[in-house]
Order: sequence, then C-alpha cells, then structure tokens
Amino acid sequence: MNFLIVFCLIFSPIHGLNLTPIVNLTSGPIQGKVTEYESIGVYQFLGIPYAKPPVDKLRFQLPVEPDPWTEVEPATAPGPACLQPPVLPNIKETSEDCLYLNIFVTESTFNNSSNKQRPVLFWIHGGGFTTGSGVIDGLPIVSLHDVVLFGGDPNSVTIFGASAGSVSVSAHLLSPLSKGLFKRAILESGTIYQNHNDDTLVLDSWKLYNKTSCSKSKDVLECMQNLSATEILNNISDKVLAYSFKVGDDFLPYEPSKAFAEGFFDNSIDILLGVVKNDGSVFMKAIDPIVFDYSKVPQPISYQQATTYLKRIFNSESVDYFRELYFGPETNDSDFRSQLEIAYSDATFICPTYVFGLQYASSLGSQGGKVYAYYHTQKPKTDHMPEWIGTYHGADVSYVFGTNLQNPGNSHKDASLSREMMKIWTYFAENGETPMIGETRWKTMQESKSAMILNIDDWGKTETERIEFCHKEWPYMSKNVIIGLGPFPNIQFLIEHS
Ligand SMILES: *[C@@H]1O[C@H](CO)[C@@H](O)[C@H](O)[C@H]1NC(C)=O
Ligand SMILES: *[C@@H]1O[C@H](CO)[C@@H](O)[C@H](O)[C@H]1NC(C)=O
Ligand SMILES: *[C@@H]1O[C@H](CO)[C@@H](O)[C@H](O)[C@H]1NC(C)=O
Ligand SMILES: *[C@@H]1O[C@H](CO)[C@@H](O)[C@H](O)[C@H]1NC(C)=O
Ligand SMILES: *[C@@H]1O[C@H](CO)[C@@H](O)[C@H](O)[C@H]1NC(C)=O
Ligand SMILES: *[C@@H]1O[C@H](CO)[C@@H](O)[C@H](O)[C@H]1NC(C)=O
Ligand SMILES: CC(=O)N[C@H]1CO[C@H](CO)[C@@H](O)[C@@H]1O
Repeated sequence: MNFLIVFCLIFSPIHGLNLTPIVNLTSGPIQGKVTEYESIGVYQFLGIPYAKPPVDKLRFQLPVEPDPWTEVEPATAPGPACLQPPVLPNIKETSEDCLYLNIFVTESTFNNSSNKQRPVLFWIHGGGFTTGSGVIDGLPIVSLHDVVLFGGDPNSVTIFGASAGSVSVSAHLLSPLSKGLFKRAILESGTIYQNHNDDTLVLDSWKLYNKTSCSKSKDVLECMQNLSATEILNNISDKVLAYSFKVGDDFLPYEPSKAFAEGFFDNSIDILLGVVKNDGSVFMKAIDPIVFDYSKVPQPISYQQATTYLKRIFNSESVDYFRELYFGPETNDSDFRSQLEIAYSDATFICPTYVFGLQYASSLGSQGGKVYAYYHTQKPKTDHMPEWIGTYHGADVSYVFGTNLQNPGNSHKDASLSREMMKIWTYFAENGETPMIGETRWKTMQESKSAMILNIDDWGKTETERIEFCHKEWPYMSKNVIIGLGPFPNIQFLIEHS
C-alpha cells in the first residue's frame, strides 16, 4: 500500500493528475483525482466497483457484493460501459465487467468532517436498458451547487435518471427492496408505464437462444453462461434492442396499478418529473427508417400515410379513434407529420410519465410527498440535429449536468436554462420542493394538473393541456398502444421458464 501511495506521489505530476486523500470504503481503500471547475475544487472518484463483475456464473444472476480489497485502488478513470451494440459514438470501451460507480464531491465538503450533510444526487443512466453508460460529467452541477453525486448525507438521497434511467427510478419508487434508501426522486422522460410486451420478450429470447451455439444444449443457463458475451451480443445486434423489466420478483412484486391501488409503496417520497416536448421524435425511425431519417430533409406526409404509420403506434381496433383525435377529418389540412410525432411522443414517453406522476400524487393524500411536473420545451442549439427533431429525447440531460456550459458553440439561452435547471434540480434535492420560477410558484400535481414550462422565453409559464390530455386519454391509450421500448430478449425470463 505504501508503495502505491509513493508511486502516485512521484508519478502523478507527470500525468498532470493530482490525487485525493485515500478513502476507506467498506470494500477497501480508493484514491480519486482532484479537478477544478470555475475555481472550485472537485474530487472525483471514478470506476468504483459496486458489485462483483457479472461474468461467468454470475451472468444472468442478481448482483453480488464485490470481494474486499486491501491495496489502494486508483479511482481516477471510469470503468468500461456495459457491452452493447455500437450505437453511441461517445462510448469507446465496453465490457461485460461494467458495474462501476462514479462519485463527485467538492473539496470543501470532503474536507469538512462536520459537513457530511450535503444532499446526494444518485444518477441512473438511460439507453433503453441496452446502451449508454454511467459516465457523465458531474463537474458543473457538483461544483456550482455543492451536491454530492454519491457519498453525502444518507438521509437526503435523491435518485434521478433519464429515459430507461427514469423507468428504473419509477421501479425503485414502487419496490419494497428500495424502501427507505432514498428520500426524493427525479424522473426525466420515462416510467414503468411505458408499453412493453412480455410475450414478445419471451419469444425474442427464444429466437436469440436458437441462434446461438447453445440451441442444442440441455442446460440453458449453464450453456448461456459459458458463451462468450460477444457471441450473445452479435446474435442480437441485428435489430433495435431494448431490454425491459418484469413484474413478479422480489424487486417488483406488483403491477404498478396494483401497487398504487393497494398502497404498496413508500408514500413519503417527493417527486419531480417531466418530459421534453418532442420526446418521440428521434425514435420515429422505428416507424419508417426512410421517411423519418433525420439526415434527410423532412417531406410532408399525407393523411393516408399518416394513418398507416399510426397503425404502428396503436392497434387496429383503436386506430380510428386516435386518427380522429390526432389528425381530425381528412379535409383538415393539418401537418400530419407533426401530429404523428405528437401521437408517438404521447404514447411512448409523455403520457406514461405524466400519468405516473398524477397517480402517485393522487394516491399520496395530504400526508404524502409532493409531486412536481415540468415540461421542457426549449430546443437546444446543436449542429447535429435537424429542426424537426425539436426538443428531442435526452436533450434535458446536458442542461441538468451543465455540460451545455462547457460547449463553446453553446447559445446564451441554453447556458441560462442550464444554470436554472441545475438550480431547480439541486434545490429540489435539498428541500423536497421547487424554487420560485420567476414570479410563479410551482404548484404540485396534487394542487393542479399542470407542469412548469422549462424554456427561457416562457419563464414562469405553465402547461396544462398536455397533462389534461394524458389524464383523459391514458386509460384507453394504455390498452391500445402497441409500440414500446422495442422487443428485446429477456434471458432471465427464458431461463426461468425453460
Ligand atoms: C484507512 O485505513 C488505513 C488502514 O487501516 C488507515 O491507516 C487510515 O487511517 C484509514 N484512513 C481513513 C481516512 O480513515
Ligand atoms: C482540503 O484539505 C487539504 C488537505 O488538508 C488542503 O490542502 C486543501 O486546501 C483543503 N481544501 C479546501 C477547499 O478546504
Ligand atoms: C463545515 O460544515 C459545517 C456544517 O455544515 C459548517 O457549519 C461549517 O461552516 C463548515 N466549515 C467550513 C470550513 O466550511
Ligand atoms: C427455436 O427452435 C426450436 C427447435 O428448433 C423451435 O421449435 C422453436 O420454434 C424455435 N423458437 C423460436 C422462437 O424461434
Ligand atoms: C460449461 O463450461 C464448463 C467448463 O468449460 C464445462 O465443463 C461445461 O460442460 C459447460 N457446460 C455447458 C452446458 O456447455
Ligand atoms: C385541424 O388542424 C389544426 C392544426 O393542425 C388543429 O389544431 C385542429 O384541431 C384540426 N381540426 C380538427 C377538426 O381536428
Ligand atoms: C447473426 C450472428 O451474428 N450470428 C452469430 C451467432 O452466433 C454464432 C456462434 O454461435 C455465430 O457463428 C453467428 O455468426
């Protein structure tokens, strides 16, 4: 151990890396790196193993605590992202051994032993349960608001996530195993109400199994554990993928509707949740890869075409209803393409998110936590996204983490909104309430079916139409949506039922 410390002291200046003091975790000592943002020192502890690598006999199993270590582990670089099809350009290194955690804390909070009371923001990344990684830049939000992306006050933990990360957060809200671990939750575009089809999951799992060299094996689990991870990946990478969750285990014993009806959840959690205006736009390629290719100039679509596409979103029994609802009569000279995008966004992200919030709020009564909703409509200025994509899915994340601020091509408005959103998120994490937005008090969902608009040009204005719409349409819509997070093999389920 001494050797390692000396090694670091001698060599760190060469690499320009200043190291933090050693921290003793339950599993062993680690040492992170010292960084700085706007003259505020931030300690980063990156790539901390939080479970044993889920490989070999641990593949397809519940996570297991890591083996303790005694030598100081450097925690100066993030661990690899989980093995995934190469869809995200920013993800370089992937591995099946990917259960690592990154922690950010300001130097002054770290130093001050009497000040372990800073709120913790615990981030779960998105990516359809299939792609993405936990590597985010926590520097701006942590330095500017002195929150801890893990390792602060255990009684003030806010879990937050976007997309599939947000779906995970909603599952934790309803899980008996997570009860008491966190106090607040932020859900950005996604909940467990997103459509997923168990039958398709099972069928696709068998299809995958049949394609691998295990298809003749008697022992499904052992053979699948013996396979190389890349063989499994290669055999599923021929389509859009999305893992999903299943109800009925210890983590999630009940369907959300039952959990709500019976009150099987912790009702003291404060929630901030919302969507971005065009949450569905980037996924429309799933409806038609050519027409909705975002590298092409968008062409208007006819009423007939739009109706055909609507059948990909809603089942045939309901399509007349939704055509009337979203397009009006054929004689109406609507922008059917935009209307289709609204329908798609509603069905996939917007209504599942708002309805979850409304149900949570209405089942809490007056004693429960507070639920606040937002509607993010500011379209980020980016070079790589066409105009029609609008405020696209995931656009919120760079505002929340302040990564917008470091982007030299960034607009002034985006920087302003980013600063405001960091303020809102951290204020909420600290207080369980939202701050004033301009002159406007942010009403809870218990008080009003409305969401605060997040857009510098509409500061302090609220949105009610979308939420009212979702509230009214969801009972019928939820029964008839057929598009979801996409079919993806659920290997655990396959093994259990083999
Ligand atoms: C960590 O553990 C080592 C070895 O037991 C001990 O010498 C050191 O003081 C501990 N450091 C802290 C910060 O507790
Ligand atoms: C934190 O403590 C270290 C070591 O004692 C010291 O060098 C550093 O200046 C302190 N930083 C702050 C912000 O208090
Ligand atoms: C340390 O934390 C305590 C408790 O939050 C605070 O009162 C005190 O001012 C802090 N000290 C420094 C040097 O930041
Ligand atoms: C998998 O293969 C078995 C045996 O060849 C076949 O009966 C079954 O229909 C296949 N299942 C799928 C989902 O392809
Ligand atoms: C899995 O691998 C082990 C060790 O190589 C081997 O003994 C076992 O037979 C394999 N099991 C299956 C089902 O292929
Ligand atoms: C006709 O289209 C407009 C704009 O697209 C829309 O606001 C209106 O509701 C539609 N009318 C009907 C009857 O659906
Ligand atoms: C489509 C695909 O990549 N199939 C692969 C599945 O795995 C087998 C080995 O079991 C490979 O030979 C196939 O190329």
